[in-house]
Amino acid sequence: MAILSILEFPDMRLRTKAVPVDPATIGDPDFQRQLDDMLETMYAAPGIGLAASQIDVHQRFLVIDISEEKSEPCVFINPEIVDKSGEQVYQEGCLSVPGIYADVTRAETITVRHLDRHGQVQEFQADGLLAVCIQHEIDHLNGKLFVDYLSPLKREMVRKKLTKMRKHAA
Ligand code: GNR
Ligand code: NI
Repeated sequence: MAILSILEFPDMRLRTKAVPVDPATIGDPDFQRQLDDMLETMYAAPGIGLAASQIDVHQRFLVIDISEEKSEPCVFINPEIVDKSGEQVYQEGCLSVPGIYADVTRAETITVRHLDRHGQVQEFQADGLLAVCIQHEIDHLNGKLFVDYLSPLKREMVRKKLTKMRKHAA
């Protein structure tokens, strides 16, 4: 397995719209290895989710583990939100926008349809943090970041703060 490097805002590659995974390729060893590398990268970060877009792979898949013990790896391939209701506000962060946290309003409950890592269709309802995380990751696949929900002025402040942090780190 391998830890992959994560693209960071304002890298324009994060704005790429990902294309669907060909279901016939899910069983390929290269694809399965990529899923394991994504999980390893997410756990090492550490994070509770990671979309392929963040590792510069512009295909529609993502990994999530919101469990306390980091013992429930979930893989979502070609995910679709088929129903949503309600609203919740959650203070979000993102591995592609390190050190920045902001409140985002999203649906409280969603119904998600996707393929699992065996290529089987799954459909289930999620709410709370899992629903937040799935919506955040699907946004990545569409080239969208949580800072896009902030005002242009706040987003510009975030961009400047990250530039400054990188200069100090260099
Ligand atoms: O690790 C992560 N934590 C998080 C917290 C609140 C809302 C969303 C997230 S996802 C984030 C990992 C990440 O950037 N996934 O794209
Ligand atoms: Ni993110």
